[in-house]
Amino acid sequence: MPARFELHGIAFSGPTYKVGLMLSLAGEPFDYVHVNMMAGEHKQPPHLSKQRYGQVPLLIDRNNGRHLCQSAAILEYLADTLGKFGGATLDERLQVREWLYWDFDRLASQVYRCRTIKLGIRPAPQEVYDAHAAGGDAALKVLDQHLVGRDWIVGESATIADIDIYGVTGYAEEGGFDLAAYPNIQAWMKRVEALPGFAATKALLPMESRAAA
Ligand SMILES: N[C@@H](CCC(=O)N[C@@H](CS)C(=O)NCC(=O)O)C(=O)O
Repeated sequence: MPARFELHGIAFSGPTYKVGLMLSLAGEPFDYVHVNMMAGEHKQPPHLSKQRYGQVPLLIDRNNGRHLCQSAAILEYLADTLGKFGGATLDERLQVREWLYWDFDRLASQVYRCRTIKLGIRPAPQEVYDAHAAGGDAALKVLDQHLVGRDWIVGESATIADIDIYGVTGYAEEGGFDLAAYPNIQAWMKRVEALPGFAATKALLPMESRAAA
C-alpha cells in the first residue's frame, strides 16, 4: 500500500525538515519528492499548481487529496489529523500556536537568513549578517529563558512547538550561532533528539526522490 503522505522539499530546507521530523516522530512513513530548486523547479507550473507560494515544503495527504503549504500550518494539520503532539488542553494548543507564530516572526527568519548567508546560498554584506545575527541571538535568549525549569516548550510532553523550533535551532550553528551560550536550549535539543523516531536532516531528506521504506 502506498504511504499516506507525500512530502515535497529539498535537503537544505529547514521548513521541509520540520515536516519530515514530525512525520518521523509520529511514525508515519512518507514518500519524498526532491524539488530541484537550483533548476528553478519550485517556480514552474507543475510545482506551482500544487504549492501556490512557489516554495517548499508541500505535503500531500493521499487519504483526502489535500495539498498543504507552510510548515507551521502543516504541523498543525498533522497534529490534528494524527492526534499527536498537538498539546493536551485548549490552553496548551493556544500556547503551541503562539510559539509557532513567534518562531517564524523572530527566530526562524533570522537564523535561516544567517545560515543562507554563511553557506553562500544568498550572500550578503557583513552588516546585513550582523543585523540578522543580533535578532537571532535576541530570540534564542527568549527561548533559553523560557526553558529554565522546563523540559518542553509547552506542557509536560513534546508538541509541535518543540518540533517546529527544533527545525530552526538544529541549523543555528551552521548560521554561525554559538549554542554553548544557551545551555537550556542545548539540554532541550538533547531531549528532542532522544524522542522515539527522531532522525537528523540527512536521514530524512535525501538529494533525490525516495519512496517510503
Ligand atoms: N514560511 C514558509 C517558508 C518556506 C520557505 O522559505 N521555503 C524556502 C526553502 S527553505 C523556499 O521555498 N524558498 C524559495 C522561495 O521562497 O522562493 C514555511 O514555513 O513553509
